[in-house]
Amino acid sequence: MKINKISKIGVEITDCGLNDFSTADYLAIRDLYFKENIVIIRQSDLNLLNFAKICASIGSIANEPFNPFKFSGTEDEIPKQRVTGILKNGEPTGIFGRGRLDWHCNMNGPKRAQCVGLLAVSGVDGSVTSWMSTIPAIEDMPIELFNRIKNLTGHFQYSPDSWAPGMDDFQRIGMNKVAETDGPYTMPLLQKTPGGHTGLYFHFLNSMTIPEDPEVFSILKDYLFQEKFIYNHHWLPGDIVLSNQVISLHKRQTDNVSQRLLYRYTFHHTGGVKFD
Ligand SMILES: O=C(O)CCC(=O)C(=O)O
Ligand SMILES: [Fe+2]
Repeated sequence: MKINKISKIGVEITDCGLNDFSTADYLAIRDLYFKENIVIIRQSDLNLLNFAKICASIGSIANEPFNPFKFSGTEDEIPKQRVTGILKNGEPTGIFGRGRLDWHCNMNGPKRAQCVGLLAVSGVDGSVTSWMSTIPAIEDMPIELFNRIKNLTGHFQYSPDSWAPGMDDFQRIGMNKVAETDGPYTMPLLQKTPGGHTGLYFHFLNSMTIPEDPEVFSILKDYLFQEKFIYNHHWLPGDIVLSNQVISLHKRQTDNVSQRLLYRYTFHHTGGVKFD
């Protein structure tokens, strides 16, 4: 396992043989995630169950709740969420298969899972997803701006149609139903990560407003979306990206995903599998 810092936003692991992972390896990835917040594993062995084990070592899986360390079914039976535009008998076989995916994160309310893991399976070559991390942005932030925002609270309303326009009906209807029942929510702008870093929650496409200082919204937006805080991931099969959803946003730069398949787990920062 070789670990390299990538720009300022996280780390990249190469030479990672997922097929012969040991307990120590799961613990090492968990610790690295809590330290770095965005962890990219390059061209792993594409082992879905071991990908699920990486996620479950960090925290409890939210979207497909199961314990991969106790799983004894076949490969096909492994619970997983699919991100894909691939159709079967003309029907969608996954989420976000159509339309755009603009800047967003999975924290669509304070109780949502704090992390998303994506594993590239096939049809990904040439596709790019970008991540913006607010941690280096806070580190570099002029002190006047930091002092101005440090006690502010953001007001939001889950608005999937603004950051994922053009979704398939089944997903759009389901997500909008959740949006209706959830209603508006608030989050302090400043957020501490489990590893003690300070970042920002800035899901601006969830109808974000900052009522206490409305003018700072566009100042902050221009400041955060500078190239130096953005990492562009060029996918290859077997790539894994684990990203803290509280302090980062991501955007798919590729619209056509009709032949592309990723597996996806959302999971919490707590409730990870214990190894003792
Ligand atoms: O398809 C992608 O590149 C990103 C998918 C995504 O953002 C998600 O599943 O939350
Ligand atoms: Fe996403």
